[in-house]
Amino acid sequence: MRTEATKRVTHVFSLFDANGNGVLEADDFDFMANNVIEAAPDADEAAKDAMRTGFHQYWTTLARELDANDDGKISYEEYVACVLSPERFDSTIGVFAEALAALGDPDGDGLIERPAFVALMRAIGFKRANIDALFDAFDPSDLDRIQVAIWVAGIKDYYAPDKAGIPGDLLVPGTAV
Ligand SMILES: [Ca+2]
Ligand SMILES: [Ca+2]
Repeated sequence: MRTEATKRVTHVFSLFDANGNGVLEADDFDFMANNVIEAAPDADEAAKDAMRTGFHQYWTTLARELDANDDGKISYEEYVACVLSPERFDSTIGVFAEALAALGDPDGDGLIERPAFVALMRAIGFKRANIDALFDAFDPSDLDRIQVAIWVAGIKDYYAPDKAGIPGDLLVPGTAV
């Protein structure tokens, strides 16, 4: 387990805990899903449904793996242990990553313009400077677009316990610019 990996998912926990009560609940994921979908007004209904499914599976995987006392709440320690265990979380984060990246590509050409990327990432709660640093690290084209496949891979890497020095580290506060 790399320190960088823990910092990455610790930051996501703080963003997903939208109501700030220190635990994750189903409501946090509904809230986040709605925010993210609203940030992609050009996406079609199928893509929006896939994103809802992605957030729902993210939550149900946590609940199934962790919520032994069935109180509907996931603590920080439980969360980190689950999402940084590839055998528990790989397939879930794959579904999530594909859905999020697809929302950013409503015309389906496999490319994402910076404004679409920024809108989605701001909806999750990341800061603009960190988002721009990440986009730049994804090697945008002359037209300031990145490939969907690179973003999908970047999201999966973000949850990889053994990876450090990756573009995703730029999303952690204090690392950008
Ligand atoms: Ca919460
Ligand atoms: Ca596109």
